[in-house]
Amino acid sequence: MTSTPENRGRNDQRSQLEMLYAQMAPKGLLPLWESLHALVLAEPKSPAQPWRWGYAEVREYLMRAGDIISAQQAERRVLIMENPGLSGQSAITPSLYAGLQLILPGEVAPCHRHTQNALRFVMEGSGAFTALDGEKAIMQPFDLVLTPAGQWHDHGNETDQPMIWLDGLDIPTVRLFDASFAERLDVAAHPETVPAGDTLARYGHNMRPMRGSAADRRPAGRPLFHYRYADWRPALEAMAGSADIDPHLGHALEFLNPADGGPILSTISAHVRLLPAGFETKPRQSTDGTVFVVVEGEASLLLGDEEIQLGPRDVVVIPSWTPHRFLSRSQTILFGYSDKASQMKLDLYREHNH
Ligand code: GTQ
Repeated sequence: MTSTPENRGRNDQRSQLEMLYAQMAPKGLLPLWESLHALVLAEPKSPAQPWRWGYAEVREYLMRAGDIISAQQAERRVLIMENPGLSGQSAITPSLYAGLQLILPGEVAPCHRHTQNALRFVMEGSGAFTALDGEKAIMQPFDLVLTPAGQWHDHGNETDQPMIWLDGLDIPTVRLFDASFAERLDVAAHPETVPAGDTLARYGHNMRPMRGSAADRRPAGRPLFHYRYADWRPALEAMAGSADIDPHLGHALEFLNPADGGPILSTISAHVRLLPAGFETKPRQSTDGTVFVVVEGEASLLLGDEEIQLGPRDVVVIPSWTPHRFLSRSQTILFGYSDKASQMKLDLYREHNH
């Protein structure tokens, strides 16, 4: 740098500032003017990356883990799907967690409860259960099962097939608020309280008990915890046969809490989509970074110059505010979950449909 008076002045200011920073840093003080634009962004710039986990590959690692460690010993035998842009955070988006859990025949995942909300989306296997406060939901492929915050849950597999499901939790959200509490029940499985499927019968058909009864054990505000593929898949199919298609989403249905019409969990929203063969969605971006599972079909996810190929049971994450399009090669069914429920409560949610 040439030594003009102006430069000398700037160098002087810089060295005075550096001195100031060095002396105040140990006191827990930092200059906002050095980081303002990285703190208050003009629009979201997620540290998360778009990323795909190919199911066959993940499954191999998970089965290897199954040979080495029991579900009982691991407490939860899960491979965390960590976003490469969020290294060390066990997060798939800044607010959400995803993992693939394996339960082998005869195994149990011991009973516990915690302040984190969880959803389970079944990838393969048929007939293992999740029990919520002692009520079993018998799980079939592509069923959605909830274990909301504070409710006892254990999992077991009394079938002769391995059972694999995706765990979607709000672990990073709870960590943000420093509000994690967890406890284990002193027995592996919660005593059975009502017959399997009891709540589904009461609340799963657009109906509810006329009068709460002693057998009605679910919390009043959050009764239903099992959303079956056998129910949602025909609903989506019927919708595809009759309704105009949404150019940005395809045919899309959101899972609801029947008690209030709101999202399924206080922090997590979930939905399913059907994209007819050859359909290309119009570009869209939203602030809720979303995790998708391909239920069926072959599709491409187009993100600017990047193209991600998707096949059955693959998991893919699209970070906040990333413009994207789906192009389906064959009829494609997607399951997606995001933190939209949280963002709506905090008045943060935005989307832009191009
Ligand atoms: O089943 O409760 O993948 O607590 C991570 C944390 C599953 C669970 C996970 C958990 C669980």
